[in-house]
Amino acid sequence: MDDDTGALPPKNDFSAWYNDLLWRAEIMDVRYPVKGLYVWYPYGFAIRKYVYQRLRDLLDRDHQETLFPLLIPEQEFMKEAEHIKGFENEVYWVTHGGTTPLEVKLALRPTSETAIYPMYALWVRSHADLPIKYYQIVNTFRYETKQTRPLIRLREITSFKEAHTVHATWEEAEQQVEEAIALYREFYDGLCIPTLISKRPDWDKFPGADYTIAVDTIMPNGKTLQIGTVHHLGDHFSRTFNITYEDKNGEQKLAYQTCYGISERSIAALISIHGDDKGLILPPDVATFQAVIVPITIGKRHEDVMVAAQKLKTDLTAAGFRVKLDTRDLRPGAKYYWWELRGVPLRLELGPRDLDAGKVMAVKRTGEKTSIELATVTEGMKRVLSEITDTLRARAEEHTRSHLCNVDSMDALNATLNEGKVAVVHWCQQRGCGDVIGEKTNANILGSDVRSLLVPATEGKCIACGKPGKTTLVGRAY
Ligand code: 5CA
Ligand code: ZN
Repeated sequence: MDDDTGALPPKNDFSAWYNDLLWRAEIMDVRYPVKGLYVWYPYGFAIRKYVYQRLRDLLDRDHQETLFPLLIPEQEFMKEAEHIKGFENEVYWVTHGGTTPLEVKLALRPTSETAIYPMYALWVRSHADLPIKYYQIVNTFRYETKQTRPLIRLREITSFKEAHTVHATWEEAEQQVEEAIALYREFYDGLCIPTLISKRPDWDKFPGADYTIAVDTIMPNGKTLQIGTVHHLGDHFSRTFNITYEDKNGEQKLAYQTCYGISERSIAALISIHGDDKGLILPPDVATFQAVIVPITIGKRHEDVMVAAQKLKTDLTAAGFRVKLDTRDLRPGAKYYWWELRGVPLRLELGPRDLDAGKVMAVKRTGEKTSIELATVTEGMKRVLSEITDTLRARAEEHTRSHLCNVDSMDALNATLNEGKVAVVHWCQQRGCGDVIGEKTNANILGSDVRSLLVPATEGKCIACGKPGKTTLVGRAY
């Protein structure tokens, strides 16, 4: 860290707050000398570990983890026309082995369809092999031209979870899309991150997909962040890569596919949505440390308190909590500040009087103080941590609710977006009107068919042309 002095900017100065917090709380170091590439500090990497463990646990219910090579030969990469068009400006190429030019250029995967599907063509033989549901968690490379930002828009995405499935029919693939949406919903609900799930306009779908369902969230400044996507690939790739299977009647059939991905944007959202003016606030389920014990040792009771604090740590660790005992030679106030900045959800203050009363003072990072009986400390911890989770979830939901606004005219749309809100409009689904909306407001149509209780489908007129339209989200996106 270069500068430990000065204060964190207030959260309402969001982008200053975000950039500052990343190094102050030791999540990412942005000083790596390649644009768009960043370094995980161990503290940030531990958050990633717990977040991704949850993602793995959800996937492992009915997916299998795999690992494919980073390099993709040019011929494979160039096979699917729409896919190439979508990615050709973003691909890094490996052209040399040492000083020798390579006979076949190799792409650094921007995503792995063209690495995985040639192998799927070999692996899928019969209907009995289907469905296939594999995923990998890898780094991918995209030469992004929009402004790069740590955890949000990277040129090396370090934590790309991509799932790739194969099915016998289009309908089964569609069913898988629904399952993936449910899985992402559960994942984000576990992180207390509200989601707006909608169908992207046709021109904004993944290159090579039949349709794309996107998961967005509203960041503190009102901008939306796409934190996951689920794509129905139809038979676009199975035609190209010849992924066929023999059905029950002995006929060769084309397979149908889906893919869906999540990146470290999930962690950008986690940090941004829950943090406050003092720093990070981590939901207990994914916190590096769920509680920090700060011994308050004034005068001659020093030994007693230290022994009790050590015992408390041992007991809580044995009960499965992630606990830090801070024995550094610092004033308690300095320790409070340190751990508040780093988002530890609960602080346990243990002093001589608490000890005599058989209690420990529990200060929630979300605000209130309470005390926990040492005799039943495990139950007490569980209760208080789950209260913190509930508070974070309620605050985040309130933020989303208060940043959605129904709008039925172009003027009102602009005003709403300028206030840092996401607009709920009606749109006729025509590209022309989509372009008008985009040009007049410098915003994006996020999607229609919104799956959120906060955004019920209603009847209304297209905000651009007045014809009947569907309920649609419009926002300024990262
Ligand atoms: N093959 C498909 C599904 S895995 C795919 O690549 N989809 S994607 O392009 O939409 O990417 C999946 C998710 O990764 C996006 O929804 C977004 O949340 C995240 N993502 C995409 N590009 C970046 C980037 N440059 N930096 C960080 N995250 C990104
Ligand atoms: Zn219209």
